[in-house]
Amino acid sequence: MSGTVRSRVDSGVVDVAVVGAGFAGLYLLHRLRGLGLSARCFETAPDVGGTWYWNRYPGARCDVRSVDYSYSFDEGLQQDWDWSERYSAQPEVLSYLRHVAERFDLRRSITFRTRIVAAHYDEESATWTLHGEDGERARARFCVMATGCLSVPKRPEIPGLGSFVGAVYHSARWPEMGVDLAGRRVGVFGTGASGVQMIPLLAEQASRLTVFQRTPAFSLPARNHRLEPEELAAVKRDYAERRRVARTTPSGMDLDSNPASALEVGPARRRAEFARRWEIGGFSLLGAYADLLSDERANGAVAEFVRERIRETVKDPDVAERLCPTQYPFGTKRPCVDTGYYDTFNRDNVRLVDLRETPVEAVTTTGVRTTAEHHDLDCLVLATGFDAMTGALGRIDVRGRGGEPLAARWAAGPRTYLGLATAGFPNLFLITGPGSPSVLTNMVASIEQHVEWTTDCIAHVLARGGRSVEATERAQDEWVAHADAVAARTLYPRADSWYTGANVPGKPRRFLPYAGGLADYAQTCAAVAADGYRGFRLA
Ligand code: FAD
Ligand code: N01
Repeated sequence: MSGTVRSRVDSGVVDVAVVGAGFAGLYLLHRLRGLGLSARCFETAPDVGGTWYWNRYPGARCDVRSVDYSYSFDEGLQQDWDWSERYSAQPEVLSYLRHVAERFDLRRSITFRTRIVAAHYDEESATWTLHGEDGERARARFCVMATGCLSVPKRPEIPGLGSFVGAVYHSARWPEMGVDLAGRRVGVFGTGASGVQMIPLLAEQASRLTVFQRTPAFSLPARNHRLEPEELAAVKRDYAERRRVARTTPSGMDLDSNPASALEVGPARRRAEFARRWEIGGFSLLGAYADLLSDERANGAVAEFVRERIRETVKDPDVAERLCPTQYPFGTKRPCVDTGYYDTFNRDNVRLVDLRETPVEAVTTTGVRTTAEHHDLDCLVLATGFDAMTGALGRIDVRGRGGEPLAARWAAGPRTYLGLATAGFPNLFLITGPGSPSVLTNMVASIEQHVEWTTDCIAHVLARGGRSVEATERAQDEWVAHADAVAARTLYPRADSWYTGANVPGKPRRFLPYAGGLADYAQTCAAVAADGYRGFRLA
């Protein structure tokens, strides 16, 4: 932090308005306060937590180890908090974020149950005015959108969905009181990370579970376990070093990445390395070789290794084959991390329906009709994902210089400088926005980097008595071209995924995150700041 700055504001105008009270919004509030700035946060939900407030479906848990998927900014916090599992479940992550809010006394700066529907910039006063859905109004010199990459649930476009008489639940709007599925015939759409986490638990509860699969996922075993006191103590003894190492990696977590090519070694050695990492579990497999996400042959080898594990686990060879992903390269959608997913298909009460073979015709009042048959159901579960990365921002009427709408500027897809700011919108910052490493990483690491950079930038502008900071068109064009070129060197754009907007009809196709890795990206951001905020116009 660059010290406390004194702000000079009109009464009623805060220094910074923050939208969203998840991991990003909470840290923003804390850091802004530390800089002596006034801040107000607005949150649709009645509580803090963001992702971890909304996603309460059975089996929801993190896919980055909890000791890494947590804030590093406060040594006392990371020493005091005890994670109970390698990958903690949703209630524990939510408790952690509630603890953070209490510990740093953040709630008093948050207005809950307030959805921001508009944010307009006034050039004359160099302020943003935010409008809440219920008429709430706030003015601020800076506006930071901490609205989340995966905060707008996406329902599928299936004819008749509204006519189903049973209950319909979306994974990201699961009822707080839980759902009793005992004795019920449940149908689930979606076999991404949410589906893969919940399916084993739905199968245990429901009398019958029908899984409607459109595209199979690559899922890796979590090997989740309780963290024993000695294991936790060992992490805590060396926490600072662990965090330092994580910051030197592309993913914001230490995957013990091997810098060698998968093609430098023979098939037997390669398989042994894949098998070793499969036993470790989680994302470890991604670190096996440096070119898994850039070379088709290297990728083919690891993809086949995972398919072999699926065939080995699932007893019915036809079901196993349907569960084997072949349509896109391994890792080009965020791999799932599961507990007992493939085994679940060996249960008598679970049936896999391959929608590529027998597409859905309609949801009826009593179930789902495919081209082959009608499935009678009592309850439908939608694990169908999100309008990711731009969805939350796109639902706010954001207007910048000259009243120009962000929606118009981004009609052909989002354009940002460093994923942090966008030309034409002074004093507006995005946390983990499109064009930043964001969802390709341990997101808490990315969030901390963005929050620290953004708050330092705001402090810098205020300390020099400035009014505004804005990305230049030129810097933005160069960054977009660079981000596109980096993505084109990888296999990522080959998958139809939410990374590219492919899951939302009509959304412009563009690979949204920055594929250059968090460590190099953070260095670029630091160099931009050190160079007097190169590529930004300061006034
Ligand atoms: P969010 O947590 O999404 O918070 C954004 C908040 O903004 C929300 O509370 C929302 O209500 C609010 N908001 C949005 N629009 C408005 C508006 N207009 N007005 C007011 N409020 C608004 N990432 C990982 O790296 N590792 C993991 O293990 C991991 N697990 C995940 C598990 C699930 C089930 C999901 C869905 C995502 C997971 N992610 C994971 C990604 C996760 O979203 C991020 O790690 C992180 O929680 C994002 O924090 P955030 O504060 O940026 O956004
Ligand atoms: O969503 P998804 P998600 N008919 O978009 C299917 C994070 N996360 O909520 O691939 C039938 O990945 C769709 O099929 P297809 C993580 O970053 C992490 O699961 O489009 N099916 C797909 O199978 C993750 O990547 C965790 O063909 C339809 C599924 O729905 C991100 O959030 C847990 C359909 C959507 O998968 C999103 O994950 C949860 C239709 N009409 C989330 N429409 C952790 O493990 C969609 N689908 C930490």
